[in-house]
Amino acid sequence: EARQALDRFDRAVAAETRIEPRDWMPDAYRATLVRQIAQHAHSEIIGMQPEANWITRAPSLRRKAILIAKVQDEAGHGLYLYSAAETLGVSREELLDRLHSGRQKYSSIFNYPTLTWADVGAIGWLVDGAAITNQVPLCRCSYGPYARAMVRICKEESFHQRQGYELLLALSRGTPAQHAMAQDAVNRWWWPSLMMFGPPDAESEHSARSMAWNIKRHSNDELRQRFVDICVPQAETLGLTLPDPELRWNEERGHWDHGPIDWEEFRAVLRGQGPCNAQRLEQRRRAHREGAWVREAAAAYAARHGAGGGT
Ligand code: FAQ
Repeated sequence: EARQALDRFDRAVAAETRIEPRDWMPDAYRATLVRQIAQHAHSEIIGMQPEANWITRAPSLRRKAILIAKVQDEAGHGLYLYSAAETLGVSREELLDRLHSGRQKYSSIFNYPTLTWADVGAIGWLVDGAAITNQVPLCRCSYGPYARAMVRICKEESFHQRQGYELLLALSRGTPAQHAMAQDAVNRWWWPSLMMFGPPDAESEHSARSMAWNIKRHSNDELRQRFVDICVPQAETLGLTLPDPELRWNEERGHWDHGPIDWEEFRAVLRGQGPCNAQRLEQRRRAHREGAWVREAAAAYAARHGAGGGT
């Protein structure tokens, strides 16, 4: 019986049929999805902090309205992804507990500070750009709820990427001080964005299995290369440079070669030693504590009106 279930699962994955919440699936497949989807959801929620830092200081009403909408979208993505993770039989409470206790990760990129207004542009262009490059293939992920969530999330991310690009373009074409601020932001965000794709393939412990299960469709290095190839011409149009003296077009490979990535920095950030790790987690825990009354009120309301609702 177990053998048959596994065969059915393997055939469904090979045939590119979606696995749905009520279908049988191997425990390790379920655990991998919970790990990746939860990390993704946590990233969206923690990822609200760096940009939210600039909402009160946005330079115009138009920029403020756009930024508020973007940060709100990120909250929506987080909630959508927590719901997708919940279809695998884990509660949101448990996932949040794992985040707050440091047992589950969130993306390394959100442990860097947003020092100037131009950082909002660099995050949109580079961080959302990297997120889209990584997430478009996830629209074809074998797990139905995650794949479907990705379709909508990618549409919103591509709007985010364009707003960042447009913001940087305006700064780049502005005064010399604005141009310098845009360049400085790109200098600081470029290398951390390349790290978003994860460790090099040779050190990526989960890639082989996740690719066999059609959760990941491309390796970390493949997607990182795709991102570099997309960014080089965009930087040129922006009138900004990328902070890598070794960037060179490789005719033979048909790709841009880039200089070495500082993997020691990446590992330090994952160990909790990035510039903002402590601040980000503390802020998240505080927001959760301060929201306790909302959860209690919602639970009391549900108890009074019947758990099923609608009565
Ligand atoms: N940061 O074996 P692999 C966004 C961990 S976009 C922290 O290669 P895997 C949008 C990895 O979890 C950002 N940890 O792992 C936004 C594993 O540790 P574990 C979120 C990282 O899963 C924009 C270990 O290293 N996007 O939020 C990182 O096969 C602007 C070994 O690595 C996603 O999560 C990292 N950068 O591949 C929001 C996309 N890289 O779990 C606001 C979905 C690796 O064993 C503002 N996730 N690790 O403890 C994925 O595609 C994959 O999980 C990868 C990693 C590619 C991130």
